[in-house]
Amino acid sequence: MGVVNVTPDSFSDGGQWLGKDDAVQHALLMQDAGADIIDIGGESTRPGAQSVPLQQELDRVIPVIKKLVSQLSIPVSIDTSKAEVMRQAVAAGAGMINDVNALREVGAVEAVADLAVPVCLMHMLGDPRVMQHNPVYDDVAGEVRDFLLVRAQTCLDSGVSAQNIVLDPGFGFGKTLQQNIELFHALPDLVATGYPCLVGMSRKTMIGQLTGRENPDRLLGSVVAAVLATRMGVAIVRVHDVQETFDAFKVANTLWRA
Ligand code: PT1
Repeated sequence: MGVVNVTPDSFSDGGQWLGKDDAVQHALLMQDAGADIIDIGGESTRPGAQSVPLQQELDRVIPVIKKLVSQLSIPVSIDTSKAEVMRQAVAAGAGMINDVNALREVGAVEAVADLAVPVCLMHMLGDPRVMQHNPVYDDVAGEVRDFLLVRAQTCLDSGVSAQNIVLDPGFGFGKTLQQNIELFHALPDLVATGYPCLVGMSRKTMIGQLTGRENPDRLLGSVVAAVLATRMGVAIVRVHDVQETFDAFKVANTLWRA
């Protein structure tokens, strides 16, 4: 899954892909480089980010989705927590919903049930403004898995098809480095739920903490994390650097035999 941000404040490529044509060009390059899904978001969710009003989010993403859908052969995913953005994005041609809030906003579960598209349910403790202010868990991996299974059950109860549910532990969303590491080690337990798993670690603080590097020098660390996650059974990795990540997959998946 390749990331296209249309936010002026995105943490890793802020302002770089703001224009509609630039966003489409970038997405085409990611498709050529091996991406299977393009994820577009109009509201930054990095630590400290402010929320965006509905109309502004719609103005940012809907024209880009229309253009992307007309030019790409791979599906477009909409990264949003707002039910109305989900509905308008799918009407504009988006084929997947990626919600860092796991459909906890009013109307979101109903929207996904109506739209009948795949949905990624992600775990987050708190909200982006405050999530890194001293997150506390007794058992981070168990709590994240239990939360995701409860959200998945809520979806099933509302008529979402089991085949359309993807789970994401939410690296960096209300987690310390130690908690992110524990979550990573427990990925096999999340995979064992039977739902496909998605992870996003690309260019995040946890990679910075492990390498001592700022962006854009977190590329190598991010690629290694993506390779390890897929070796642990994760189905989808959300990344900024598709070409580099795909090269690593080609080598790792050919040479590794457990
Ligand atoms: C993610 C994700 C996402 N991450 C899914 N969607 C972001 N499904 C946006 C940091 O610690 O992991 N999964 N959509 C980006 N959010 C963050 C969070 C960016 C933390 C940076 C950090 O630096």
